[in-house]
Formats: sequence, C-alpha cells, structure tokens
Amino acid sequence: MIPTITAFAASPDRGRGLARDMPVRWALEEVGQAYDVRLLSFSELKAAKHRQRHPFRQIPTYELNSLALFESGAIILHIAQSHPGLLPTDADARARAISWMFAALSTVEPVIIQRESSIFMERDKTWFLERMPLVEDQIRTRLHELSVRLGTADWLDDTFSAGDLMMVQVLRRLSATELLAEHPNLVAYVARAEARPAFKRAFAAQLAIFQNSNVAKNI
Ligand code: GTB
Repeated sequence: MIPTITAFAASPDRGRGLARDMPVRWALEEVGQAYDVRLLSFSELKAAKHRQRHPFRQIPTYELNSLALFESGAIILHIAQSHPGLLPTDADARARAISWMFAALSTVEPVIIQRESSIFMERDKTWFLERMPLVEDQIRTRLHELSVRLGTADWLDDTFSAGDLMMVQVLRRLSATELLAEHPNLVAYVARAEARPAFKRAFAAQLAIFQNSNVAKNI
C-alpha cells in the first residue's frame, strides 16, 4: 500500500507549487515514498465525503491503511518520523528540527499570510495603503531574524531537515517580492532547497496537474 494525498484538481496558484500539497509531495519525494494523488474540484472539496477526511474541507490530506491525517505540518511530521531522511537520528537535533517546523508554520508564515489576505480582501479599503507598510514591517522583522540566524550556513541546523523543508515552502510565498530579495542569504537558501532533486520531482508533478487542467487548457 502507498499513501494517497489530496490536491486541487486546478490549483489557484497556477502550478507555482504554493498550495500545501507541494510540501507533502516534497517530503514524500525526499524519503523516496511513492504516493497516489486524489484530485478534488472545489465542489468535491466542500462535499460531505471530503469532510470525513478533513474537518475543515481543505487540502492536503494523507491516507494510508487505517490512518487519515490532515494539516500539512502534521502530515510532514508523520512522514519524517516514519522514514529516514528528514529528521536527524540524534534526539536533540531531531527536537531542534521539529522546532523549525513549528517556527515556519506558527512564527514566520502568519505574517506572510496576513499580507496575502490583506492584498486579496482589503485592497479596495481606504486604509489599505496605510496598513500595508505595517504588515510588511512585521514580515521584515521575521525575515531579518531568520536571515541573521541562518548566516552563511546552508541549512538551519547541520543537515537539511523537515524544518528546512517547511521554512523554504513558507519563504517561497514571498519569492516574487522585494521582501525576500532584501536578504540574499535567504534567497540562496530557497534556491538551494529548490535545486534538490526531490523538490524538482514534487514541483513537476503538481505543475503537470495544473497544465492538464481545464483552467490551463482554456488560458
Ligand atoms: N493549516 C492547513 C494546512 O497546513 O494543511 C491549511 C490548509 C489550507 O490552507 N489549504 C488550502 C485549501 O484547501 C489550500 S493550500 N483551501 C480551500 C479552502 O479553504 O476552501 C493554501 C493555498 C491556496 C492557494 C495558494 N495560491 O493560489 O497561491 C496558496 C496556498
């Protein structure tokens, strides 16, 4: 048996690998675990059947035998704990790698999502232009701190781990912005991770789905 994950049948990110099936695919590729993908349309995502897999009716999910998981962080932690390759064997280093996973999702990502949500939902508000620099300053603070910590190292701890995978996936949301470009070591960190063969395989797999979707065919 191999795991089945869920992904958008037509991702709104148009194949840029920003939806959260991407880090799950990447983790599976890093550990060499084959997987199936169940593609969901927006109506399938919201249907009762999918609610059994995911209480909030989102992607990604992960199913293997009797285990059904949701939340990308929990799925990636499970993959990393079930296979060698994404978490160090030394107990302290393993705990530090898990700290970086949490840091990516609960300390760095929220400020980035705040900016995206604001651009998406508040662009027409009179106060939008006044608020945006405040939101971006919060991102700058986090990126500066992360950049200082990374310094000239290749990865956040000694070797590439699930912590780097999660952090890079979060930083990729800023790839098209000046915010990331202000930190050359973070740009290089993202590029180093994106050059990994496992990343490339995962990226190509999700891109192929978008290219074969009706959305792409009708562009
Ligand atoms: N905390 C959950 C996790 O980490 O798994 C969040 C899951 C989540 O946000 N899923 C999104 C979803 O299913 C898709 S990935 N949304 C549908 C819904 O809630 O109705 C988030 C995402 C979507 C699109 C882009 N994009 O277009 O760039 C980027 C990220």
